[in-house]
Parts: sequence; structure tokens; C-alpha cells
Amino acid sequence: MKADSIIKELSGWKVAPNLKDYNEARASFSWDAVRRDLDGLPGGGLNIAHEAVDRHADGARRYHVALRWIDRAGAAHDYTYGRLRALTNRFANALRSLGIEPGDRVFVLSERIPELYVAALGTLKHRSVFCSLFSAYGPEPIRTRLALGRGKVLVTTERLYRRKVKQIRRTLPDLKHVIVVGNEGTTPGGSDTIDFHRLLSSVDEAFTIPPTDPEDAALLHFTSGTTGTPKGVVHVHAAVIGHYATGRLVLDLHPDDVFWCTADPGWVTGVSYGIIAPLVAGVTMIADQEEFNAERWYGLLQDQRVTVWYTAPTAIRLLMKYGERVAGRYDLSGLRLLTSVGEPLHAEAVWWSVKVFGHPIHDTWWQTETGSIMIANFAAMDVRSGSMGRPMPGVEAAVIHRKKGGQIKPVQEPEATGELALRAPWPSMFRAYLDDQARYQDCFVGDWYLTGDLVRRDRDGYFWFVGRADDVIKSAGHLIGPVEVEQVLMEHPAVAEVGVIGRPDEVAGAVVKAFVSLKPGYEVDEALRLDLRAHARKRLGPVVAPKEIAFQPVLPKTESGKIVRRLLQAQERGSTEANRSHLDEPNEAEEP
Ligand code: 6R9
Repeated sequence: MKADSIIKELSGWKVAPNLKDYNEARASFSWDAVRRDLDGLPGGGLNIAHEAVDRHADGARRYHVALRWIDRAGAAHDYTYGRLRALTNRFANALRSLGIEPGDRVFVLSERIPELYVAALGTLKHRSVFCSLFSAYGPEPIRTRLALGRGKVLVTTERLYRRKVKQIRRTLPDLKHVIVVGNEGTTPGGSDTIDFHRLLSSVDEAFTIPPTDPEDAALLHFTSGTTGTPKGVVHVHAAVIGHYATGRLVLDLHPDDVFWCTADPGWVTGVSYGIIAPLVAGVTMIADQEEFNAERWYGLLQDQRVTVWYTAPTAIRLLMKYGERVAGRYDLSGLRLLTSVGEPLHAEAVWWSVKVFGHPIHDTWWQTETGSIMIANFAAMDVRSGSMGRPMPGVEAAVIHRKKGGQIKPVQEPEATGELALRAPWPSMFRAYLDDQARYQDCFVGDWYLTGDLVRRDRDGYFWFVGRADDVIKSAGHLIGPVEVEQVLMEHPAVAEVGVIGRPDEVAGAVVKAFVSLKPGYEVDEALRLDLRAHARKRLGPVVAPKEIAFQPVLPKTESGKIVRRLLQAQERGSTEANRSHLDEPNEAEEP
């Protein structure tokens, strides 16, 4: 460890951080105490939406802005906690009026518009389960997830309904109601859909959240694995204890903060930190309808006087590409804490941030399964650039090796690489993979949850990301399962075999690349490549579809005939790892 890789906070504190001394905070921390900081429901139990909305609307923060939505044209629209309570009450009543039961799944497929946030929180009030889908998905990932989750209600927009849902709706027998926001001024999708605003104005504005067991299911997130279909990750209302604690201790939220999480609610970060954590903290959160644009983002940070920012390495790299001079044109002095998640945050990005913003970026690590931040560079700590930081108080993290026979062995020596494990349970730990108890059990050995990430821990207890133990692709912070992409390419008549990997990319971290072998009678040519790309984009959407397709007559396989993506990866990197002796070893970090 080079001494110069530790960055001191340069600026002094504008506000005293919630966590001042890491060791002291760890020693005195208890999840029970955090739970007592929250309200709980008047009639008993714990409900995320009560903590996020009603608790503030009933108290001194009723007129405080909860959501500041920036529309495409750049205009700001404010929703106070009081107004958010009324709207989410209406949505909960609307679900009730449609005969939706607690536990039923309510999906949202929408760009970032206020209705998305209303639907999310209204669903939680009603005690049905909220599941958000990324609006850039094509029809196939949407269909798979709605089917696996047996979605009963889908909230979407007129445009997305027409483009992506109409064609798959008849294949989804469980989908009883489609609620459409006609946000383009057109008429809603037809008589088989319900108009969002008309529905909400037809029901009452008062709603009392019924008793909610902290262990009642609240959120469903789909995440990608190496094999088969996406996994439905189930979280319960008690997860709010984790959202709240990390909002306070990692994002250091204070009552007057303006917080902006740039992640879309179609991914876990956009729900845990783009909806729940900031509202539970009672701050003002920003939601921007638009996608990334460097000038827009700097402008937004400046004009909204954002104080705490949660973004992703891909966005930072895009800003770095854009150059420091652009940043210099904006007054970014309101920012006091910058944080990041989703992919490795390289040391250069941390240093760049010091230069441009006057503060380092604080990296954080967690997963869909963990529900909230588990490892972080805390605001009061020196940032160790390139490191993910240290475990959240209340979280015990270890580096382990898997041994033959399913046992694990903790690695004590500093700097040794192994798999990151977390001691179960913690409040926001996932409670199930939907309909897949065996897969869930496989994630645990004894008390330990095994994350599938390879890390090392230095002498001072900072964790460093080494890589993933599986073939899942992280592109621009989004998890993509290779199988989902391979299946769609296999539908094409020319394709005999296909293997999909993440090709390293300077900006996105990785981009989806497919290796394809053709059936006899098909010739490799540009027209076919374009046709395959078009097919994949149409079915999967631009985020999941491969950016690159390479034709290769033979793909590397195991003895048993499985395509070995690790060898495609090695081949791509030009690495000498491409050695058949690794072939039949399991994928995990195996003890040597
Ligand atoms: C929140 C989220 C989880 C996977 C995780 C790891 C990668 C997340 C990271 C990081 C390096 C970080 N990851 N944070 N890798 N440094 N700070 O991203 O959830 O989409 O489930 O992805 O993302 O590989 O296992 P999810």
C-alpha cells in the first residue's frame, strides 16, 4: 500500500458527519437501536412507506420537498411529503379498488416520472410487492420477468405499452390490470388498460396502512445469474432498517440535504437509494427524467445545489472523458459528499474527483441480494482510492476459500484473495429467490452468505475488489446474465452455438460481446452480423443486446459440451489463461 494512495479529506467539514469515528461506531452499533429510531406503524409492525412518507407528512416535514422531479425540458416540479402522502394513499386505494391483495406483485415499467415513485410507495402502503423493470428493456426481458413474478398489475406509460407490452400481454395470464400513464398527451392504450390519473382521482385520498409484519415481502428485484432465468430477489419491509442506517452513516444524510441518486429504479440502487433511503431520512431527493448528459448533470448539480451525490463509475468515466474544463464552468461548491457504487471505482477516478470537485469519491459495495450498502468509504474516513472501504457497522465481512465438500475456510492473512462472505442475517438481507429455495440455500454456508465476488482485504481492514467468481456481466453498472442474451441469439435461424461474455471497455467497464458459430449453409458476412444485432436489439433492448458479435467456427467447450465463457474471456484478453487444465474445475475460489 503506497502512502500516497490515501486521500485526506481536503475541505474540512461543512456539517459534522453522522459517523465520526469508525471503530467507535462499530463498537456501539446495534440494529435494534436503529429500529427504535424508526417510527413503526401506529397499529404495530413496520412498513417502508410509512417510514418514507407518512411519518414525515404527519410531522414537521409535511411541507418539506420530498421529491424534486426534473422533467425532460429541465423544469423542476416539487412534491412535498404531504402531497406524496396523498398521492400514495390514492394509489394504495386504487389497488384495493381493483381487488389486488397484499402479497400480489405490482410491476412498474416506466421512465423516471413522478407516477413511478407514487406507484412504488403506494404499492408498499397497500402491502403488495413492488417490482420495477428497466424501461430500456426489450419485450423479452420484460415478458420473462412479468411471467416469473406472476405480476398482477403493471403500471407503464402509453409509449412503452404500445412499443413493448401490447405484443406480449396475451402470453401473461396472471396480468390482470395494466395502468397506463398517458404522458405524451395521447389517449391511453385502449379499453384493455386503465388510465392512471383517472383511476387515482376516482378513489379516496385517505388511507390507513394496515398492520405490516416486518417480515412481509415488500420488494422484488430481478438480478442476473450465470445460468438459466433471472433470479427474483425478495426483500421484506424490515429492509428499511438497513436503508435508513446506511443513509445516515454512509451517505451521511442530514435534514437539509439535497440528495441525488442517479441510478434508475429499474435496478436495485434506484429503489434502495433512489426512493427509499432519502425519503426515510426526510431529505429532498432529485429525480431526473433524462439519461446521462455531462452538461445537464453538471447543470443539475449546480442549479439544485445537490449536497450528496450517489452515482456510478461509468458516469464518472464519461465525465472524465468530457474533460475538466467543462466542470470548471459550473459552481459545484454545494456538493459535500460524492459516493459511487456498482463497479470498481479506479483510483484515477478518485483523484480526478478531488481535482474537479474538491472531494474524493467514496466508493461503496453491495448487491441486489444484500439490499443495502455493506462496505463503504465512510465520509469521516480517509478514502483509500481504489478500495471499496470497510464494512458497515453491524456487518461482519470475511474473505473465505471454498473447500471441497462445500465447507468454507476464512482467510486470515492480509492481501490474500478469496470470496467475500457476510455474516447472516442483517435486516436488508434477501429472504428468498423467488420459487427457488435450493438456489437460495446454495448462497449460504453455515452463518455466512457467499457473495460470489472475489476480494482481498488489506492490513487495515479495507476491502479491494478483485473480480467476480462467475460469468455475469457488469456493463455500465447493470448486471446482465449471459444466458438471457445467448437464448435470444439462438432463436436466429443462422446460429448454431453462442457464448456471451463481457469485453473490457474503458467507459462501461464491460460491454456485451457474443461469439457465434453458424449452422452449415450460412456464410459469415456483414449483412448477417447486422441482422443478428438487429434481432437481439429488438428482443432484448439496447442495454442487454450485444454491442459486438464475432463469428468463430468452434467455441471452447468442456468435456461435457458446455461452452466455457472463461476461455472466451481469456481469448478476448489475449491471455495465456486459455489453458484446458482449468476446464472442469468449479467456478468458485477454490482452495489451492
Ligand atoms: C448495487 C449493485 C452487484 C455486483 C457485485 C459486484 C459489483 C457493486 C461494486 C462492485 C466493484 C464496487 N459491484 N459495487 N464491484 N466495486 N464498489 O450494483 O447491485 O446489480 O446486484 O450488482 O456489482 O460484482 O457483486 P447488483
